[in-house]
Amino acid sequence: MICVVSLFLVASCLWSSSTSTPDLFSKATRTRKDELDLRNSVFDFVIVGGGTAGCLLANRLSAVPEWKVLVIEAGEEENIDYDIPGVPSKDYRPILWNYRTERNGYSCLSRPGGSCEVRTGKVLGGSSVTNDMKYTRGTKVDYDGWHRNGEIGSLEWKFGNLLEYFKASEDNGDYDILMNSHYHSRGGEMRVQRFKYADRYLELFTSAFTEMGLRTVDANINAPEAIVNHQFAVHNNTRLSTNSAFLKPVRHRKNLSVITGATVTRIVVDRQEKTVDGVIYEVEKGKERPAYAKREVILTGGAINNVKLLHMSGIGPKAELKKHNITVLMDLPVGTNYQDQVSTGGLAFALPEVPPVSESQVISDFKTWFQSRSGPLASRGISQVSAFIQLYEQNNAPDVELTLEGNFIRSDKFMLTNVSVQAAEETNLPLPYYNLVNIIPVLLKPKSKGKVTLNKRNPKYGRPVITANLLKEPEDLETLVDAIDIGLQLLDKKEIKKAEIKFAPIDLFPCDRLRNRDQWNCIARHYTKALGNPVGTCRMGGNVTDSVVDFELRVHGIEGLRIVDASVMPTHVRGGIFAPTMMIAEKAAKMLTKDWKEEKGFYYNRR
Ligand SMILES: Cc1cc2nc3c(=O)[nH]c(=O)nc-3n(C[C@H](O)[C@H](O)[C@H](O)COP(=O)(O)OP(=O)(O)OC[C@H]3O[C@@H](n4cnc5c(N)ncnc54)[C@H](O)[C@@H]3O)c2cc1C
Ligand SMILES: *[C@@H]1O[C@H](CO)[C@@H](O)[C@H](O)[C@H]1NC(C)=O
Ligand SMILES: *[C@@H]1O[C@H](CO)[C@@H](O)[C@H](O)[C@H]1NC(C)=O
Ligand SMILES: *[C@@H]1O[C@H](CO)[C@@H](O)[C@H](O)[C@H]1NC(C)=O
Ligand SMILES: *[C@@H]1O[C@H](CO)[C@@H](O)[C@H](O)[C@H]1NC(C)=O
Ligand SMILES: CC(=O)N[C@H]1CO[C@H](CO)[C@@H](O)[C@@H]1O
Repeated sequence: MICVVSLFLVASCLWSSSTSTPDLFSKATRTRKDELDLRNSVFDFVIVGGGTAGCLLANRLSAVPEWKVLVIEAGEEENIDYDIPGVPSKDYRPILWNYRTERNGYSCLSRPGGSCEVRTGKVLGGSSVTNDMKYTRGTKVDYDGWHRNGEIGSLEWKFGNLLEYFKASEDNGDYDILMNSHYHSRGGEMRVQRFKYADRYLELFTSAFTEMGLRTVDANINAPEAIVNHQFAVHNNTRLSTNSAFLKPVRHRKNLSVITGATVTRIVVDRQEKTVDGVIYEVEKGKERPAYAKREVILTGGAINNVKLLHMSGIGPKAELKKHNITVLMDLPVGTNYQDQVSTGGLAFALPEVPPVSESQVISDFKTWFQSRSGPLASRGISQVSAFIQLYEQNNAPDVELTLEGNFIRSDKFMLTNVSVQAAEETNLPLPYYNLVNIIPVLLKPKSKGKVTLNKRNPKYGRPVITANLLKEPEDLETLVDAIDIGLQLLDKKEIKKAEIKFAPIDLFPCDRLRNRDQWNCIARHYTKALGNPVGTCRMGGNVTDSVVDFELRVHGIEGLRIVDASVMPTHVRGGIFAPTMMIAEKAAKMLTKDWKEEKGFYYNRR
């Protein structure tokens, strides 16, 4: 019963710091039910955020029978509608946090409010439910580049040491790729494979890229350039989020609890000992509940939400916290070093005379998917192919990725009217039906850095402020426009010409009067796109001045608190961050089990 005694201490210290709450947990007034609630709210590990990393980690930690694990997720359970591969990403808005970047006067200028949408998932499975499912790991130079002289711990994060963690969860379903067993593996929970369904434009664009001198290779073998016929996180042509891959299959475990629709609002830290006791979460606004962690609280809320939670808990830059009268517990650069990949709209090709798609055809294709997991909806249309391109000599790695996305513009006079950039982008039919191909050049390793801070008026419930600074560094704009140049070269390629694919008539106001490079500079500044792959706000590193966690992902200066998701990455990797985030969670699971396991093979308690 030591547990209950220490619990009571935790509870009283916890509630005394919150002035508005009565002594709900005072021993004198506690009922039998309170007592039970209290006992049920003690865990070994509390995982904050059931997202990409959180679901994987919950699986690994709850596999240890002696450990009781709680996952707290702000969003709700996942729904089958989000499992259909062909459904375009705008349909995911109901399960997003709906964040936007701050207006800055030099990027996202013609986007609503002069700011860019930052889409991250608010659902069990997190962004692995709302993302494009592409399985890319980035390149060796990205991970090796995290090493700095004197920081021995970073050597553990060199690419060669990470491959085992990428492979641990992988179940690769394409034999030609699996043959390369240095990089790939099978038997893990995360199935990845190519879609079988391919349309003729897929081949056509592939041949156009080939004409540019690129070769089709596996995205994940550190090639500086490649045409990639992507592998996706799908099983039986159904999205495989980290929730469905890692969490669902173990939900029956008695020692694993999952609470959805609950937002963690504060980390509770013992101020003298600088030790984490647990968290406070709210199912309804203002209705606080505690969850205690005997061993550790692990933040997996992603690069934006982690910042809010840490700042609210007194962990962050002193000057920032002062603005909100938050007592500083630990002065750390939480929220700085924000990096997102960036792109632009405006570059699109029109396909000639694509017959209109009837509603009954679409409905019938949905039926086919539901019945047999096949047909066009068991694909991502033209998005299945992309090209990684090295623009400059110095890097020996790709600088940009030219991704493609189809859209169907419903207009008889499509070729005669100017379509707004917004209309060209807002996919209104599933991805496999299109008469327009958006060429989306992605800057893979942006130089511009921003920050995340608390909402000024409503720090607790308001949206965090994302000062993304997209395209702030002139070099980023240069690279993006160089990528557009390459995209435009596609129009001269044999197969594209033969198919009569032309530059689409897009209304590029206010850039339409400009010419050449000036025009594209203008377009990129006006029609900027934030990829929604934020990293870096809780970066790992050797000391408190420039990092938040150490190389074992423990928050500097606070005991019992780790961060395990994309926010710990010091810089971006040249690809998506879905696979890298799973790798981080896998590596963290290994570190956690090692740290809490005594040599004799049993586990000890922190207190
Ligand atoms: C449109 C789009 C497409 C993408 N496509 C790809 C792709 O094809 N390939 C790729 O590699 N990458 C892609 N990405 C990026 C990638 O999927 C994500 O960045 C990555 O999965 C992030 O993982 P995470 O664990 O850091 O955060 P998330 O997966 O976002 O998880 C965080 C979770 O924590 C929850 N949470 C946050 N705060 C709290 C709190 N206080 N209390 C309780 N719960 C909380 C959230 O609701 C969420 O579920 C895409 C991103 C976007 C926006
Ligand atoms: C912080 O406290 C000062 C002094 O008590 C007060 O004037 C100020 O309004 C407070 N600021 C906020 C953001 O609460
Ligand atoms: C794929 O899903 C369909 C539809 O639910 C089902 O009938 C089929 O058995 C599944 N196939 C596999 C290999 O799981
Ligand atoms: C389309 O835009 C171009 C350039 O702004 C303009 O010259 C042309 O008149 C527009 N066409 C239509 C049909 O609006
Ligand atoms: C912290 O680490 C960075 C990067 O290694 C280094 O440049 C800086 O000097 C270090 N600061 C202190 C105070 O050690
Ligand atoms: C820590 C904890 O609650 N462990 C329990 C995990 O589940 C097994 C079997 O259901 C129990 O025996 C343990 O007590």
